[in-house]
Amino acid sequence: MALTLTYKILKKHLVDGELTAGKEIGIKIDQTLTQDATGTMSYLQFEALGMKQVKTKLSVSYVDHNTLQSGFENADDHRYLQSVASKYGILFSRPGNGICHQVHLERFAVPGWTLLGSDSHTPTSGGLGMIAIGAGGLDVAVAMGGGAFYLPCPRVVGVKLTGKLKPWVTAKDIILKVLEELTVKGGVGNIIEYFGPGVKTLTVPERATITNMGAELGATTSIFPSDEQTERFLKAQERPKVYKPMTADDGAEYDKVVEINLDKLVPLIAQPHSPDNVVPVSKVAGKEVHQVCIGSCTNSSIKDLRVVGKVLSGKAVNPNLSMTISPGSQQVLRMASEDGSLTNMIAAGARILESACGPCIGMGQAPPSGGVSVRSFNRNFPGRSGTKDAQVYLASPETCVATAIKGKITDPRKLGEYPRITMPKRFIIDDRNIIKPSKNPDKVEVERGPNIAPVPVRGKMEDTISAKLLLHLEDNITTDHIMPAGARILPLRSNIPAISDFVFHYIDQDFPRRAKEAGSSAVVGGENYGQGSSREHAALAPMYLGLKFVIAKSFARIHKTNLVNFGILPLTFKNAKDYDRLEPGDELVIKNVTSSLKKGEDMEVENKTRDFSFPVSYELSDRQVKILLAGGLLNYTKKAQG
Ligand code: MIC
Ligand code: SF4
Repeated sequence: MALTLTYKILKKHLVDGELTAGKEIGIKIDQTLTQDATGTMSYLQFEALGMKQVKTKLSVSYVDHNTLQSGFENADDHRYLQSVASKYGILFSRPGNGICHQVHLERFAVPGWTLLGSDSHTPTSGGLGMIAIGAGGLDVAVAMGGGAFYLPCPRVVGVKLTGKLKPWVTAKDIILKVLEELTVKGGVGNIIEYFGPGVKTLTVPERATITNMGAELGATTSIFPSDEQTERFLKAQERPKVYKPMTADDGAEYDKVVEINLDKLVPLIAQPHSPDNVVPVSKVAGKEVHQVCIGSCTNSSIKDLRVVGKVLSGKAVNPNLSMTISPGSQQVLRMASEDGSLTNMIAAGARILESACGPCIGMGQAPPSGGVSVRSFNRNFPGRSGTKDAQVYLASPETCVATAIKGKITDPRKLGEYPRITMPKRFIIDDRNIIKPSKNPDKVEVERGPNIAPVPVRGKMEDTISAKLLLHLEDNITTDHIMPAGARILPLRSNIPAISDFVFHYIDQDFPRRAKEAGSSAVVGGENYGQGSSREHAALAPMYLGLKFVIAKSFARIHKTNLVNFGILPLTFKNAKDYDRLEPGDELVIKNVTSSLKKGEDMEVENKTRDFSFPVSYELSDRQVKILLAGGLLNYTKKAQG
C-alpha cells in the first residue's frame, strides 16, 4: 500500500498499537529536546523516575526562554540544568547559543527520525523531514528514560504546493494562508504533510518557518519531504552523512488535501488576537505602529536576517517606533555579523537582542499601553507580549522591516526590488557552546537553588468528586490564559507553589485564592480548550490548587495529555446546551468516577446548586484511564517500574 511520508516514519517507530487514525499508538523516540522554562520540571520528573542515564540516541537541553535573570531564579535554573545534563548524558546548549528549535534544526535534526520536545514548536525540525512533536515535560522525561511516546494515531492532511513565491512573498505567508484555511483548531488530530512541485522551491529554513507555525493549527506536527534542498542544507551544516532522501510513496492518499498556488499568494498578516485572524497586509496597511520585533523560532534564520539587513542598508528605523531583532542562534548572529547585515541593522537604529525567545514570550520589550506591535513571531494571544491591551500582529520579516521603516503597516512590495538572498554554501560551524555530558556521571553533583521546589504529586483518583465550578470560559482558551508566562511569572517555573499564585492571572486574579478556599474545583471551557504551548504548568499548577476536572466542548492535544498526566479529568459535554446551564459558584458532584473510568462509561454530573444533572463523556485510551486512576503519569510510571 502506498504510504504517506508521515506513516512511513511512524511505521518504522511503532512500538505499540496499530496505524489506524484515532487509535492510540506508542512510538519510539530517537531524540529529545527541552528548553529551560519546561526543562527544569521535566528533569525533576526524570530524576523522580530514578533513571541513571538517558536512553535516547540524543537528548539536548537548551536554555533560551528564561534568560532575563532579573533575580537569582533563572541563573539557579541554568546551573541545575547544566549539572543534570552533565550527569545524565545530555548535551547542554548554554544561554546565548540560540533558540532550541533553530539550533536543533541546524545541528541535530535528522530526516526520518523522531524528536520529542517539551515545547510546542518542536515541529520546526519537520522542515528537515523529521516527525518532531511537542509534548509536556513529563512525557519527554519518560521518553528520555526509553519509554514510548503515546499519541492518538493522526490523520494526514496533505498540503499541495504548486508554483513559486513572488518577490516579497514568503514562507510565513504560506503558513498564514494555511492558518486562514484551517484555523487554530483545524489541525487537531492531524499531521500536516507538504508535497507537490512547489516544495522544491523552498529552502530548509523556509520549510522550518512553515512547520514551526503549524503548531498554531493545533496539529500534532508538520513535515516536509527530504530532498535536494535538505541535502544542500545538511552539507552546508557539515552534516552530509545524515542526509537520506524521503518522500511519500507515489499514489499515497491523504485524508484531506489543501492546495496552495504560491504564484497567487500575497503578503499576509494575522491581526489581534489570534494567529488565524489573517488578512492581506494591504487591507490593514497604513495603521500606525509603535513597535516591530523580528526573531522567534519562526523567523530568525540567516535568510530572514539577511533580507532585513539588506532592506535596512542606508535606511533608518522610523522615529516613532522601536525595532528589535533577535537572531535565532549564535550561528545566525555570527553570520549576520560577518556579512554586514548586523552593521546595517545597528546603523539603522534597530535594537539587537540576545539569541533567545525574548519578546516572543514577554521576556522584556513589552509594547506601550494600547500599542500596536508587528512581529515576525507565531503567537499573538492577548497579554502574551506583556502589555494587556497591546495589539499584536504577526507577519513575515519582510512585512516587519517595511513597517519598521515606514512607521505604519506596509505591504513590503512597496519597497521596490526584492533583495535576492542566496543561502550560504557553508554555515559557520562552532559547537563550543554545546557542552558535552560528563564522562564520570557518578561524580557530578546536581546543583539545586532555592527556587527549585519538589514536584507536587496528586493522590489516587477519588471515586466521588465534589468540586466548585470557579470559571466558565469561552472557546480557544490558551495556555497563556491558564498559566501566563512573561518576565514576572516565567522565572517561577521550577517552583509550583510559587507559580500557582498566577494561574488564570489575566482572567481572574483571585482564582488561586478561591481555588485554595474551595479545596476541590472545576472549570468549564468551550472548543479547543488549552491551545498553544506545551507547558505542563498549565495542568500541574491548577492541580496543585485543587483543580479536579475540566468540562469543555473540545480540548487541544498537548494540554489534554498534560491534564491526564497530572490526574485532572478532561471531560466533554455530551449535549452542547449544558455548557450554557452552568455558572461559576455551582457545586458539582460526580459519583462512581473510578468505576465509570474502568468500564469506559459516561459520567453524570450533578449540579447541586441548580438541581439538575447532565452527562459528560471523555475520549481516553485504556492507558490514559490507568494513568488517571493512579493519579497521574509519575505515579503510573513508577508503579510500572515496580
Ligand atoms: C511558547 O511559545 O508559548 C513557549 C513559551 O515556548 C511554550 C513553552 C513554555 O511555556 O515554556 C511552548 O510553546 O510550548
Ligand atoms: Fe521561544 Fe517564542 Fe518559539 Fe516559544 S514561540 S519557543 S517563546 S521563540
